[in-house]
Amino acid sequence: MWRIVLLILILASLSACQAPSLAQSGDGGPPTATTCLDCDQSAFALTVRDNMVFSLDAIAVNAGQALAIDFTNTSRLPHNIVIVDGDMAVATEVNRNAINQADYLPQHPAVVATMPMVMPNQTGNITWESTQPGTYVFICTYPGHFDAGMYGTITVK
Ligand code: CU1
Repeated sequence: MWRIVLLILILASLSACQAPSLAQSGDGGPPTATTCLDCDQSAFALTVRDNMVFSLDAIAVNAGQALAIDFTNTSRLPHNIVIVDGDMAVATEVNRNAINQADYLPQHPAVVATMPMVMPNQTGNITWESTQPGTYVFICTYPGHFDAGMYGTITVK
């Protein structure tokens, strides 16, 4: 009988060692971004992992519909969201402009909405409405984050 008990204890300790580490990572959100192009909603909740990926990297709203993004910083670094009227080349310009600005908030004519830096475990939000259908880009302007892949698109339908 004691052999069976010992075997159960050994198996239990082995399975505990093999538990997934995801729950311990503390960086929240899925490992890769997902899209929400046909979600038929105007309010989105975004998070970020320490791998510099927004939890959603493609969202869509209808023209004339107010977009609202609630951002929760689930990583260990500061982040923000800046919405750019332009393509990735313009977003690159905007990101470059941000490096010398207070709170890394760019002063650029293509910027249509900004969210101040959000510290780890804090929240922020941004709202914006466009009547012009097209594709816009949202980026994080904290130094190095855009280059690391922290951006996504907003399609106004
Ligand atoms: Cu960031």
